Amino acid sequence: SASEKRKVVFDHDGGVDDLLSLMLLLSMDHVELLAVTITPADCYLSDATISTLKILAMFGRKNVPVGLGNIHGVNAFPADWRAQPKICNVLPDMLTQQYDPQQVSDLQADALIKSCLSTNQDVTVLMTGPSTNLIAAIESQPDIKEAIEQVVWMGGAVDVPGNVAMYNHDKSAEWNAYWDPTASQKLIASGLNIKLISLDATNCLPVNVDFLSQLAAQKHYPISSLACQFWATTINTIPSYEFTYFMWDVLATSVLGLQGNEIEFQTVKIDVATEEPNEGQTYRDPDNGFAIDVAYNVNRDAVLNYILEQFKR
Ligand code: AGV
Ligand code: CA
Repeated sequence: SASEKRKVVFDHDGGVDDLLSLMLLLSMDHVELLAVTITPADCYLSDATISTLKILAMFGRKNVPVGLGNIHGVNAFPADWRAQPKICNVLPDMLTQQYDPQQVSDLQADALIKSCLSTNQDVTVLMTGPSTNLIAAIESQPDIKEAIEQVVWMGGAVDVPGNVAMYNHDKSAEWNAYWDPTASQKLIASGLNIKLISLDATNCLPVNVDFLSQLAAQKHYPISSLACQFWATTINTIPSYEFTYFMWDVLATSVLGLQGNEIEFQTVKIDVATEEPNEGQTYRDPDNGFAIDVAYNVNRDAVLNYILEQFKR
């Protein structure tokens, strides 16, 4: 019954793997999706809004409100990365998909998160972009923290190099944490029950042609076919670390559906830098850091098999 379902608020930032994450989340029958909110970070908001509405409609979920974020971080994503997901909306199955623009909430993203957390308990907040909207919601009404059971966040790089390659940066930070370093620091220091899916875990999941072949072999399932096309758009990148496309957000999303033994977490005390040259770095600080659960060892085959099963629809 609906009451036994896991209540989830999903905040994403419109990248190709954020959209794949939405598809994966919608494939989970045990999840009750309360709202989707969008951070205008690794996307252009208008594209991400249409992609989100179309994917929700595809899964018959025209009742889920969509909140648009209007707060921007201090370190903008590269424009070509932000434009990359545009292609998703012109793939044939997306182009022909109807959607309801009325599904966009009158509430901005942070206000919609606040409203969901004021009227629900035991909510999981899944974030596959920067944490800006959640932090704005909490700052405007701190007691909503009590409604959060768990935060699952794709962000950070604890014991591995980051993926930010900017002239004024030492490459220690991951992009979601770097876009709004202050929000990242506040999240980590929030005392919330945080499961961090950082580059430490996602590095073992580059988008890989063998996996896409397996997905293509089940392309008679419309969602497998579409997912295969989304991932195909990420393959043609320069084979250098900061350009390789990983299954970052999809791994974070899978945490909500896996049994629990496929990803090993370690409790680590970390903090987040908010100034150059390591702005956004999620570093170990055994003395003054905040204890959170960081994903380390991933059973890659188990995760990929789970995704293949979920996309059989
Ligand atoms: O740092 C990973 C985050 C994830 O949430 N994003 C992409 C994922 O949605 C930023 C990012 C890092 N490298 C990228 C990114 C790349 N090569 N292309 C697009 N986005
Ligand atoms: Ca993302």
